[in-house]
Amino acid sequence: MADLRVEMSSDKDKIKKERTGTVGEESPGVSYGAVLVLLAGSAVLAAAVYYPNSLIVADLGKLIEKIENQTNPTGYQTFRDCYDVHTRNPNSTSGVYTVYPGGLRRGIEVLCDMEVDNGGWLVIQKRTDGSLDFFRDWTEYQFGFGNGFNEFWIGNEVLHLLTSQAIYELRVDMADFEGESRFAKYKLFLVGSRESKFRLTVGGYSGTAGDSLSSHNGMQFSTKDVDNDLASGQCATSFKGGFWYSNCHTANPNGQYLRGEHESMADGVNWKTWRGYKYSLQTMSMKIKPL
Ligand SMILES: [Ca+2]
Repeated sequence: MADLRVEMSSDKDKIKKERTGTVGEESPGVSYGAVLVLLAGSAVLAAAVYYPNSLIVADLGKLIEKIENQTNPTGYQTFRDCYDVHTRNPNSTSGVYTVYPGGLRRGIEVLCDMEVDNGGWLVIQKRTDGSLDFFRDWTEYQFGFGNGFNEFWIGNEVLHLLTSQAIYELRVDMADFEGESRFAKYKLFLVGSRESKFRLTVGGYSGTAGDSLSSHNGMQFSTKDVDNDLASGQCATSFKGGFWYSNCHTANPNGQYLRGEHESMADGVNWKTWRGYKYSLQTMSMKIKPL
């Protein structure tokens, strides 16, 4: 970490260049991509996503196989996610519902957004007012934390369960302190198991905030006490969050709540392609919905 800080202060331009290089669309270094045609129920998804290694493709292949062969092992009807809630009752309003991802028997309470983008979104992360500390350790990110559903992280284990039961898309909504809001949407969002260190698969951007997440595709999760990033230092410690850091980030949804412009480098609730590395957004929320 000390190395990284020295590097940052002595050669900011170099670091900036390296960071920029992590953005897929700006990088000439992406060596190959894969086009996958996924069949999920009657829906057909054609997604073109860059994969950094064949391991992810193999993981995804196993998942597709599992979904195609999926039956209802428990034999009873339950809500798998907020989309199920919304589908069975289109009049349902935004709020807390119990869902049973991956065949959980007792279920978990989750926050559903039934308004934005046709509703049916399950909120997995939320920043609202800075009332909650997000600079937490591996176990806390693994199992989730929050103060009710005002600010929270749903937990990596649940994220894996949820995104393993269908093909999910991700939507990130955000707003600054000047009353502007933007969103970023990804056609594919998948979180691996704890054995893979909750590896992220994400791609297929559309939206108004710019693509600050595709550069994190293929990354493992890192926290202040568990370093799985691609940097020589510790990204989670340097940028004060827990995330799928690479070397290090272009988005820091779980960074410090710094309330707008800040002098420090990239350690706020940052979304690089919209307000950059020195502006901490007022609100940010990540939500998922099956295709
Ligand atoms: Ca490292």
